[in-house]
Amino acid sequence: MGGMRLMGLALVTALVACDNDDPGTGPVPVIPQATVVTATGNIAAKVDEFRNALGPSNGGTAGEQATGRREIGWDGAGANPFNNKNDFPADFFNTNVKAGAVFTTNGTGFRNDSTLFSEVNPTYAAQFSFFSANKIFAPVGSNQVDQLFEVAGQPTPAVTRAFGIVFSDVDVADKTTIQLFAQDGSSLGIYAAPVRSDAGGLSFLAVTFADAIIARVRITLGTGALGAGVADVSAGGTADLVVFDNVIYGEPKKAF
Ligand SMILES: [Ca+2]
Ligand SMILES: [Ca+2]
Repeated sequence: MGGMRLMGLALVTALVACDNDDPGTGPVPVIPQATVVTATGNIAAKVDEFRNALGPSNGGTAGEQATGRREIGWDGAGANPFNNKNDFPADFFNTNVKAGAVFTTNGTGFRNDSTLFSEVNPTYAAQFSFFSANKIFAPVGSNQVDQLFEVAGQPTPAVTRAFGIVFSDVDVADKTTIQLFAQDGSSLGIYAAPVRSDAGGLSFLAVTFADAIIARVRITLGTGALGAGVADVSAGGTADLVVFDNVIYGEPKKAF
């Protein structure tokens, strides 16, 4: 019975795909409808709205919870031994803190920074700001980082229904994005963060689906990696440098 229903749904999907397709180019994937929220300037109200829609905070509670959300603000004292260095552990937020998140990058590492990255480049203190005091995060040697989901405290792949992120210093439109991926690797769409609109320079972007279908989020930060000799586009450089603070996501559910 369940199998027949699944076949029917798959057929409807295939027919819809064919209707929207040019001849000979294969079926167009049908992406589930997403709800997208963006904000710049004073983003606090929109962030709270997104948090509340997901339900209560599950903090670092181990194990899959029935509902609610997880959030990484980078600020906890437990991370202090690793901060302001270029080798922040990729799995810190599902081992030391059991929040169901691990990170990968095509760069050389990760940096959790309490100095607005001023020890990487003194000019950065005038570029970046935090949302939650006072640490912010970026990959090292790249402007791209992927967040993958696991059951909290377990190395078990998981999926979530929503992902939100706070960026600092988005200057160029459509370059700072999140691309969401399903468990089978198919794209669930690319979503752009709004350009900064005030001195604080924060931008918020959140995407929500009805069901837990997000297995991975590719976070692209502006157009270049941080570096000792690299200035932001707003300070005479050529690259738009962007870092991020809070990531907020629905409770990671075991993927099947
Ligand atoms: Ca923070
Ligand atoms: Ca910038």
